[in-house]
Order: sequence, then structure tokens, then C-alpha cells
Amino acid sequence: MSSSSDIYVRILDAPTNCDRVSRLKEYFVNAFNRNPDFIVRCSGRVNIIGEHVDYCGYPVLPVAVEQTILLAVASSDDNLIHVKNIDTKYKSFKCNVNTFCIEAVQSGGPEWYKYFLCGIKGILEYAKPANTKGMMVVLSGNIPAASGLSSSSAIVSASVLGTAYLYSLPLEKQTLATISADCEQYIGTQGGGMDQAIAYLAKQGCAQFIEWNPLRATSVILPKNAIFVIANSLTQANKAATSDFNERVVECRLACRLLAKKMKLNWRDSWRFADLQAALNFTLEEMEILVKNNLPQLVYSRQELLEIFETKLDDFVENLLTANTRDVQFFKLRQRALHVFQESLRVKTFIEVATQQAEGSINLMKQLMRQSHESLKTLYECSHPNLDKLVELSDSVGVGARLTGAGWGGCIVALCDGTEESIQYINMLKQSYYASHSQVSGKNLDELVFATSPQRGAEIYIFDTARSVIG
Ligand code: NG1
Repeated sequence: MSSSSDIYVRILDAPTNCDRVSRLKEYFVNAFNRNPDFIVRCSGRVNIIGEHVDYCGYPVLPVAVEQTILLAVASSDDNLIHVKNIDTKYKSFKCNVNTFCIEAVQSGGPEWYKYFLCGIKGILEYAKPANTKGMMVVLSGNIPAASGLSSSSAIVSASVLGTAYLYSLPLEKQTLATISADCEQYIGTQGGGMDQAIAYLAKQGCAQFIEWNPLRATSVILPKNAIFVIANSLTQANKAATSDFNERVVECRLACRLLAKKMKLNWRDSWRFADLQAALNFTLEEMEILVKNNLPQLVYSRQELLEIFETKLDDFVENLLTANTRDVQFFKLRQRALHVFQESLRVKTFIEVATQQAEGSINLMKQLMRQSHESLKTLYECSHPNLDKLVELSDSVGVGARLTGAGWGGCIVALCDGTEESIQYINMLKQSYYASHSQVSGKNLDELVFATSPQRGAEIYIFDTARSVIG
């Protein structure tokens, strides 16, 4: 029996009128000489506000976007996972479901199918099925890669959902989101759970306020006139290919431990800011003051931290860093911590203002988005000159914008007041940013800058009511 916290399984009309699904089905039939058993759909996301705070335990406000990952899946009796991508620039891959492993990332970032394997591994480790099954899979995606719209988590989440359905497991959204967030870490990045949570918990027409421990999502209806535009900076940033992302995670954890030590708490157990805040029973404003008073330095060297924590290098490297941050020598704890607490305060204010829907709400929301970008640029240092340029152009016409996702490239999200303003804004960016950009040639401008509206979370499509086809 399914409940509202379960994934929807919808019956797809045959023949379907969705071009992408028809093409995917056709590709599948050509590749495997049979029909898929079912299709999984999982959206990318744009985070409206609350950046680099999820892995510190603080809430975020994402929405699912129109761009999706589609998987066509059929079970296979050869114990092999056969995975293909409709886009031929991504190579096909085959491995044994019982013996595959996800090796450490090589330079240039992980191959695309490794995200898919993370999802299978996540389900196998969670459900520990007595009999494993092979599967045939074709992926079709239109979420731009390495652009802050969460293409990688959409693949992982789609893979978790597809594998869970193949194994006839319960499809409870919160559980699937948690499995997806945990298993994406096999790639090596230590993200929070925002992308995987919205992948499942998104609802059409509203943003989701996502909180952690336990994971929960509350719908937030944004003002009717608030139109969100996504603009791609045309700079790709693959967070699994560099140590930038994990460096920020590590800096936050070290800052948290150092504050815990100063407050005479057990610093080894205290590595997430939200847990520390709860232990101290402080407000976010009090946490900000705590940082200002107790993390005075702009830079802490590794040696200084060894002395403060009264520990040895081996312990520091093994237990306080990650595999790809072992060599980092300098840490900016004050700036990262200030960003996290101030950004979390902005999320709180943004939601209050958005839900009041009073006159002037959108202007205040725009200001909070600008402040968020400034903080990501100066305190968190995860922006890029192209993102800054897009934000400056937005500012110049009264639109509030910020980088979205991890940063270092990717997209901005911009808030416009009404359809008219959004149309003018998109045209302005086409002329002032894209027309002169060297990497724009051959690209469809409407896929680089577009208005978006909140979409539904992940779903399964079957072709008839006979679910037993794959049972
Ligand atoms: P993207 O934009 O997908 O790289 C990453 C993390 C999020 C969150 C944001 C920053 C993963 C899978 N995603 O998102 O959890 O921390 O950065 O807010 O690690």
C-alpha cells in the first residue's frame, strides 16, 4: 500500500506524447532488443537561498527545475549492470552487480556512470538483498553538467529510485533521500543532503524549506509575482574534480570543533554547527558573536591548529581532514563560520518576508539574495568572475541575484518582480552577457537563461498496470 510519503508510480500513455520519453524508449529497444520495464524521472534543482549551510545542519530553500534525468530500466538475468547514455559523448559501461567497486576519482572528475553506480551501491548496502539482479539502463539527461543545478545528484537519486523499484523495496521518499545523500559520498565529496532531499520531496508550484535531523520538508508558497530566472555563467565547475568543496566542509568542521573546545565541550563529537548551537542553546545571532570573539584570526595554519587541539599530525590528517584535503596547510575558519551563521539568518528572514507577502516583500527578498552572493564571494570565496559579472548586471537593473549550488562556476538564480521584469531581464542578459561571450557559439540561448517554476519530485512511470513485469 502506498502513502503520500511514497514516490508516485504513474501509468504512461502508450504511445506517449513526450518526445524525450519516446526517444529514450526507442534507444533502449535498439540497444537491448526489448522494451524497458519502467522509466524513472528525477529533476535537477535550483537553491533559492541557503548556500553551503546544509552540511552544517541548517535549512535550505530549493525548488526542482524543469530539466531532468530520465532512466529507462529493465531487469537483466545475467547479473550485469549495463548502462548507456543517449548522449554518445558519455561512454557505455558494464560491470557485475556483485563485484563492482567505485574507485577513487581520477583527475578531471569521475566518469558519469560512477554516479549511477553510487545509487546501486547505496541500495545494495541498505537493503542487503539475498538475490542481486542485473539491469539494463539507458539515461537521457538535459540538466547542464557541472552548473550548480545538481545533475550529479539527480543521477544518483534516479539510480537509487530505479534500483529500489527493481528490487520491489518500499518507496518512502525520506528514506530514499537519505540513502541517496549518503551514497553520493562514495564519489568523495562530503555534501549535505539538499540536492537529494529536493529530488524526492519537491512539490509543484512551491519551494521546499528543508530541515535536517530528522529530514523534513515544508512547502513555502512564494509571492505570485516572484519570478526566478536561472542564468548559466558558461563556466563549468565539477566539485568532484577539485578539493575546493571538501576544503570548505573541513574548514566548517574545524571551526565548529575549535568553538566547542573554547566552550569546554567535547570537541571531537562536535563537528556540525547546528549541533553545537543546540548544545549551547544559543540563537544564530549569539553564534555569530561567538565566532567574532573566539575565532580572531583570518588564517589558521596547520601547526597552529595542532597546538590548539593539542594533537598530533597523524590524528589531525586521519580524523579531521578528508582524503582530498590531506595536504591543505591553511584554514579560514572565521570567514567560513560567519558566512554559515549569517546565511542561515538570511534563510530565516527570507521565508518570513516571502510568506508575509506584504508590499515590498520582493524587494527585501532581492536584497537578501544580493547579500547572500556577497557573502559567498568574500567570506566563502566560492564565486567566479563570470558569476560576479552576472550578479553585477542583475544589480544594475534592480534584479536580486546570487550564485546557486556549490559555486566556483555554474549558474546564478535571480529574482524578478513580475513577468515583464523577467522578460526584460532575460533580454538584457542575452545582449550584455551572452552576445559577447566566447563560449556561446552553437548554444541555444534559451537553454542558458530562462525563467523556471517549481516542479514535482521524482516519479516512476510504468507502461501498464502490470507491475509484476519486474517483480
Ligand atoms: P551542487 O551545486 O550540486 O554542487 C553542493 C552540495 C549541496 C550543497 C551545495 C552548496 C552535493 C551533492 N551537493 O551542491 O549539498 O552543499 O553544494 O549549498 O555535494
